[in-house]
Parts: sequence; C-alpha cells; structure tokens
Amino acid sequence: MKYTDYVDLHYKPKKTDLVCFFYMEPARGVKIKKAAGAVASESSIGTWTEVTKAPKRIDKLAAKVFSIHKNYVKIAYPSVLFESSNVPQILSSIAGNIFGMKIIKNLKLLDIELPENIIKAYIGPRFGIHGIRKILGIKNRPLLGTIIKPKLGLNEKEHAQVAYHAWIGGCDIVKDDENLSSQPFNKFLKRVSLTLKARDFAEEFTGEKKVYMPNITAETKEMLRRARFVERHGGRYVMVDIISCGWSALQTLREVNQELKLVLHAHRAGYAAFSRNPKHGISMLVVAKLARLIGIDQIHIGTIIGKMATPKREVVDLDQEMEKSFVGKSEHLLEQRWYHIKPVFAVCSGGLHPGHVPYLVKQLGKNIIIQMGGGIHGHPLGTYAGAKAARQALLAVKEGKNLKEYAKEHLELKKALEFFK
Ligand code: CAP
Ligand code: MG
Repeated sequence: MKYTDYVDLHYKPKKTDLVCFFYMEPARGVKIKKAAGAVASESSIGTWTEVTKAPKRIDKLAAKVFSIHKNYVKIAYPSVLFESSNVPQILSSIAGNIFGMKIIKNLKLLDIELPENIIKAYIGPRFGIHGIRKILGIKNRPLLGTIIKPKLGLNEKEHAQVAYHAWIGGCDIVKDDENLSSQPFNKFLKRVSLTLKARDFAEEFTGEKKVYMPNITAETKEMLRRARFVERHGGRYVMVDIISCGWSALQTLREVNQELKLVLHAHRAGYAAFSRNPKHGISMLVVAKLARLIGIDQIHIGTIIGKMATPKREVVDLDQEMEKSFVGKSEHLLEQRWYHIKPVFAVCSGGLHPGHVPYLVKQLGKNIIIQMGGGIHGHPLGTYAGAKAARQALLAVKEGKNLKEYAKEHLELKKALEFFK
C-alpha cells in the first residue's frame, strides 16, 4: 500500500477502533495527505516501500486517516493491532517511530480515544476519588498535601519531624519528593518507619486521618519490595514517578497492588521533555488517560499558575489542553465517566502557596489535591505555621469567605499572603 492509500476521508470509525488525534506539520514540499498517510502506515502495518508479496488480507489491518482539518489529523486503528493489556505496545505503535520520520516536520499526539473492548482489559484505579475520600474521611473540600523540603538532604529523623509538623499544622497528605528514593543520607526503610510513626502521632494529636506517600521509584523488583514494606508497616499510600519508571513497571505495580491495596500517587517528572513543545511530542492528556487506565488513583496535572506554568504561546497553544479541559467544567476530565474505570484525583502542584487556593478551587472544583512544598515550608514562621496557613486558606474558601478578610483573624494566613506575592 502507498502512503495515500491509508487515507479515506469517508471512513467512519468503528466502535471498536482506537482513534488518535494528531497535530501534524509535513516536511517542506510534502502534502499533508501524504504525511498523514505515512503516519498511519508506519504506526500500523506499513513501511517506506510496498512489501510486494505481502498477503492481501493484511491490508485490512491498515490504520485509516479519516479526517484532515488544516494541521489536525484523526487516524482510526483497528483494535486487533493492539495486544490486550499492554500499554507499552500501544505506545510503540501510535507514539513510536512516527515522531522521527523525515516526511514529518512536527507531530504531536494530542489525544486518544480508546474503545470499550480495549478498556475492558484494564482494571483502572483501585480507590479513585471516592475511595480516597473514604480513607481520609474528607467529604467536601480539596485535600491538602505537602512535599517535604528541602527535597534532598534531610536525614530520616529530620524528614519525619518535618512531616509531623506539616500534619499537625493541617496537611492531610505528606509526600516525598520525586528524586528522593533511598540515598545514603536518607534510607528508604528507615525513613518510612519513622515517618509512619510520626503519622500515627499526628493522627492521635489531631484526631484526623493523615497519609504519607513514600516515593517507591526504583528498578521494578526493588520498587515492589518497597511497596510491600510500606504495606507491612501500616502505610496506605505509595508514590511513583511514572515517566522515569515506565509504563511496564506501572502495570506491574498495579497488578501487585490488587493484593497490597495501596493508594497509588503518580508523579509526572520528565513528562515535559515530550509534552512541553506544543507542536511535537505527546500531550499530558494522553499520559494522564493511560495512567488512569492502568490504575493510578491520583496524578499531577500542573496548573496555569505556579512555577511549572508554561508561558503563553503564540502559535498552537495546545500543550495546556489538559488544564483547559479542566477549566470551567462542573467536573474535571479525570472525573468523567469512563466505563468501569474509576475517577481519579487531579493533583495541583508546583510553585503553589495559600494565596492560590481560591483560584484553584474556582477553576478546578473540589475534587483536587492541592500540594504546596515551598509554599508551606517557606513560610516565614516555618512548616507548622505554613501548613496552618494553607489549611486556613482552604477553610476560607469552603466557607465562601474572602481570603484577605479571613486573614485578618488568622495570623499564619496573613503572614503567608504578605510573604508570597
Ligand atoms: C512541588 C513539587 C513537584 C512539582 C512538579 C516540586 O514543589 O513537589 O515536583 O509539582 O510539577 O518539588 O517541585 P513546590 P508538576 O510546591 O515546592 O513547587 O506538579 O507540574 O508535575
Ligand atoms: Mg517535587
């Protein structure tokens, strides 16, 4: 088959097709139709030339370009091309060789629509939003989390102490940072034991449920050993860097978690390497959908504010499609019904402080986790006061009060608002 044979603008995708939505710029002098056909070919059954003696029946497995609108292209893939329950294989097809083809100048996988027959093979999140709310006993507000800072360098005891202060100040969740695993100055096993003990004390002190999310990111077998250790020591949660660990490790973790029953927090460190360019790579939306499909319970989504916010773009501003799809809706994207796959918490993080809380809740609703690292531990009066300020901000919003007004009677919040501008 020639590249253009993969284009059929009259084709109506079947219910069983997997559909990809791409932004595409052909190389100089190449027509978009040919470039789109090339992408459909390379990501399904084809190569750069025709395979002369190939059995004719194979043509039926070809992906079909069924829509081209300016630089936006939709391609339908017969689901038989994909192995059941194998996310790496899906990505090797629809997000593999095609990014390097010379017929293409730029190519971004913006979104994927998975058919029910593919989704059926996955179990999805064990807890999701409702399960997590049940564990924490929090019904009607966003959850408040912090990341221990400094992100590296504290020893195990110091780490547990900072966690304790954050919890008693008002945080529901304390998590490790993405690059803390088990370094000589802070070993995983000791840190987890001490921090879980601190959690128990904090629960006793506050009468609230508290959770700790140790970062189990490591080689897969070691990661599973660490997850088991957390479970044996009474932990309820683990966190994993899903991009650096990889999809295959995540699938393994989710499978083992059927027995461990831990909440899975997904950190997305590294995603921007392929996501930030608005014209080339894979969107965060695709990453989040696949992570939800496999079964993480909560995932970082970024925010339009904060240290990770990308500057405004003039050309194709689609890199923040994830956030856009959240904004102004009664429910955010990861909450939407998706067959048997439970809704997951969106985690807002990166450069946030108490002053951001009203904006976040207004834009994204209550089913979010608001995390502040520097925004809590950088409070002029320290971690305890920082956590108090963050919780006060949440309470103000819950009670429908103006933050500045509320701060008049809440010293910690007042200081935070003056300090973080
Ligand atoms: C937040 C954070 C996260 C970022 C990553 C950090 O800390 O833990 O790694 O949120 O960005 O260390 O940067 P701060 P994103 O609150 O101190 O910024 O959530 O966009 O993936
Ligand atoms: Mg971090």
